[in-house]
Formats: sequence, structure tokens, C-alpha cells
Amino acid sequence: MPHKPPPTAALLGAIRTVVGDRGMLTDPTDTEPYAGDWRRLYQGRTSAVIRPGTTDELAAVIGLCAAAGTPVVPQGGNTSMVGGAVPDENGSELIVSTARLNRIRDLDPADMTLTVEAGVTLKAAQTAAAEQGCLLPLSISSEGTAQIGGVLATNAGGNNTVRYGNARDLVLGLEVVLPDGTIWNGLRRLRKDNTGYCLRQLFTGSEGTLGIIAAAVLKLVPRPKEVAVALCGVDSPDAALTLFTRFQTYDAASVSAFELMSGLGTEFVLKHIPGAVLPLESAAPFYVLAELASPRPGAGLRGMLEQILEQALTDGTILDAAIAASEAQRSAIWRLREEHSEAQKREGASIKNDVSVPVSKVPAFIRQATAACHALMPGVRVVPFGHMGDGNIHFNLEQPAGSDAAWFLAQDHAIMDTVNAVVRAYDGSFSAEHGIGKLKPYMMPDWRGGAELALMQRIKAAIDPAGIMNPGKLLP
Ligand code: FAD
Ligand code: 2HG
Ligand code: ZN
Repeated sequence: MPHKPPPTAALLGAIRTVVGDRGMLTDPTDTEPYAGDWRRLYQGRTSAVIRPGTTDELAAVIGLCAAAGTPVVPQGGNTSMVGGAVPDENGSELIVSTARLNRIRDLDPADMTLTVEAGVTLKAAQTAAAEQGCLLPLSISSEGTAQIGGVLATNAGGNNTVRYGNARDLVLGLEVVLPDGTIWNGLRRLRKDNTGYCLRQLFTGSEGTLGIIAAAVLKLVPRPKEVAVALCGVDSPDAALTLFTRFQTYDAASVSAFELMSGLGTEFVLKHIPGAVLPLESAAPFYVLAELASPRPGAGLRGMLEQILEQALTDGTILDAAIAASEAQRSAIWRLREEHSEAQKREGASIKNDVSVPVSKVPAFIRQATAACHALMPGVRVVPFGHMGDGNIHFNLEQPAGSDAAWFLAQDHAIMDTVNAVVRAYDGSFSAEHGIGKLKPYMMPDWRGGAELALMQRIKAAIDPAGIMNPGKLLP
């Protein structure tokens, strides 16, 4: 496709009239951080970052871009793991940031709904819910920066999917600015509403390719009154699976997180993250973080944890365990898990595989993918971790010690293809929760080709015929 020309001065002037000076960044020192991604895989260029303050301003901006045929890249917290929110390198695309759409419009503790604008961070939305005795049951390590619009546009998963599902399971209504600048107001908060195609679910997970989410109504649940967290050392993912099955059999409804970490990934956290401590007597090949939560006071979760873990210690399923005795200990254990991405980044270059397989196949998948990667690249450091309870493993590879980072990153397709071959053998997915972005569209024909991809392309053409919404992302 030929490159589009950069936005004209006339377009930028008209946009400035809509959003004012504080709604627009044009100095390259200001725009550059918005044009690069968290993983530092991509550095694009843009002549402006537009920051509308209201949905009407956003709609007017998109209307102007549509009339000029100028492509836009919607951006929330810019924490995408797949380069989903960065513009291209030739400067033809404008970034439209939702950062100033940051109002909490309504919280209804009777209906258990939260209405927020797209630029509210996930953390701020969680806090607003907690202040009213409710829980917004979605938790990801980037929640301090990721925004509701981005979270919905990527259908984020995270630590509590095992219990509450993914972001799309929490959406009741959306307000969206369409590619021609019109506003679709679907901000309904009904639990039942069978009125044709489910448009809110079409925009959820669409990665900015169909329109810009401006606001959303989210489902809340009662805030847990009791929470219990344990960290266990285990020999293998097989042992972790045995433990998971025991928790599920005992009381599946109280398992709010069941996370797996490799010994090596945890070593990286202990090495690179100040204050991180392992609360066990010795290091283990793998670790499980199990969290139980209940809205019932006196639910007896600690007793349940102790009973299951004592039995698991006795029969050798686990090597060691620590149960958090305070809020400080609970967050220290969670920190070991949440800092995995940052620690891996500090250790060197990494190639990520955000994959899912049926939960029962996680151990076999990890074993086979590890062997396949070692055969492909002797010395590569395998760092699998993630959401074992829902079958989503971040099968990440760290560059071999002492190797050249650029050389390693240049092997990304070979490594991802090797891992994905194992994923396919278990009927898994090459993209569990981070999405497709700029990194993975080339995989789409192979995994979602035929009628499925053709249908997606027809939906894109119907809603965004000029192709101005986030070009080059998601679809090949
Ligand atoms: P961005 O990165 O700004 O954008 C992501 C995509 O959504 C882009 O395609 C963008 O164009 C589009 N978009 C953004 N806002 C809108 C909007 N308002 N309307 C339409 N499209 C929009 N992800 C998980 O699923 N689970 C995790 O556990 C998890 N942990 C993470 C931990 C770390 C340390 C980091 C850096 C990332 C993690 N992620 C995780 C990935 C990322 O945080 C999520 O994908 C998050 O949902 C992105 O939100 P964001 O606001 O940063 O979106
Ligand atoms: C997590 O679960 C995130 O912590 C990031 O999804 C995973 O760094 C990664 O690959
Ligand atoms: Zn994850």
C-alpha cells in the first residue's frame, strides 16, 4: 500500500480549534514517548498527539480526520505488548489519546455497575468500585497505567480470569466514536437486552480498528471480605496442575487466582526488583501463587488453604509453602508475580509468546515447547509463567546469556513459530490475552484464515471503509 501523506497544516489547525492547546501535543520531544511501545520493539513517528477532553471533541476530531482521509491510532496507556498503539514510521498517522477522557460518570452499588470514560486507568476504576464496597474484578500488572478504553479494546485477561472471565465478560454498555465521526451511544446497563447483533462485543477486542471507545458501563461484584494468598514451591507444572485440581474440587467458587511462575523468572525478579524477597526456605523449579477470595465474612479461607497445602506437603505435591499472614505479606507475594515482565526486561531482550491451551495440557505444552526451543537455540533461557488457572501461559524466551540482543530479536519469527507449532498440537491459541497488534497480523491467515478472516475483513470494510482506524494492526 502506498504511504499516505502526513497530515496537512490545515487539518492540524482545524483540530486545534476543536481541542485547544492543551488538547494537542506537536513538539517531537512531547510526542516521541507516545510513538514508541513498552517493549521497545517499535518506534514510530507522528506530527501530533491529540487529547480530546470530551466525547463530542473526540467525535469532531475523528470527523475532521475522516474528511481528510488521515489515519488515526487510538491510544490509552500505551502498555500494549504487541505494538498495538504505536503509529507507523513515516509520520502519516495521528495518535488520538484518551488520557483526558478520565471522568467516572456513575457508580451504582444497587445495580452493581460502574460507568467510566475510556481514559480512566484500570486502577482508578478499581479504587472507585472499592470505595463503594464493590469489586471491579479485573487485575493486570499494568493496571496503574492501562486505561479502560485500552483494556476493553484488547479484551484484557489477567490474574482473575479463572474466576471472573476476561474484560468482555464485564462490559454491559459502550459509547463509541465511529470512523466517520458519529457517536454510537450504547451506554446501557441492562443485564438482559436481546436486540440484535451484540455491537458492544464487536468493539471489545477490536484493538482500535473499528472505532474509539469513549466510555463504558462495567459490571461489578461484591467486594471480598476475606482473602487468603499462598506461595508454593513445586517441582514441575504437573504438580501445579494437581494442586489446581484439588483447589477446584474443594471449592472452585473461591479460587480467584492460580498463577504459575518458573524458577528462572522468579530469580530475575529477586535479582532486578529492589525489595523483592522469596518467602520460602529454598528456591524451587516452579512456583504457584494461589489466591482465594469470598464476599462472605468468616468464609474460612485460611483454614481451607492450610488443609489443602498440608495434604499437598505430606504427599509431596508441593515442596514448600508460605501463607500470607498480613496485607503486607500478601502484596509481597503478589509482587513476585507482577514484576515478572519488568524483571525480564531488565535482564535483557525477550521474545514473548502469549499463548493458551486447555488447562489440563499446560504441563505437556511447557515440557514440549521448552524442548523445541532448546533444540532450535541452545542456551536460550525459557521463562514460562502466567495464568495457569485459565490455561494462558506467557511462554517467554530470554536471550542466551552473553548473546547479542539484536541477533536474538531477529530470530523472533523462528522462535514464535516453534512455540506455536506446539500450541497448535494442543488446539490452543497463539494470542490468548494481549491481542494481535502490529506484531502478529502475519499469523492471522495461518490461524484464522478462510471464512473467519474473510468475515473479519468484511466487518472492517463495512465499518471503516476508508481504513483510517489503526491501519496495519490486527488484520494482515
Ligand atoms: P494501549 O496500549 O494504549 O492500546 C492497546 C490497543 O487498544 C491498541 O490497539 C489501541 O489502538 C487500542 N485502544 C486503546 N484505547 C482505545 C480506545 N479507547 N478505543 C479503541 N481502541 C483503543 N494484558 C493482559 O491482558 N493481561 C495482563 O495480565 C497484562 N499484564 C501486563 C503487564 C505489563 C507490565 C504490561 C506492560 C502489559 C500487560 N498487559 C496485559 C498488556 C496491556 O497492559 C493490556 O493489553 C491493556 O489492556 C492495554 O491497555 P492500554 O490502555 O495501555 O492500551
Ligand atoms: C502478565 O501476565 C502479563 O504479567 C505480561 O500478561 C506477560 O510479560 C509478559 O509476557
Ligand atoms: Zn498475562
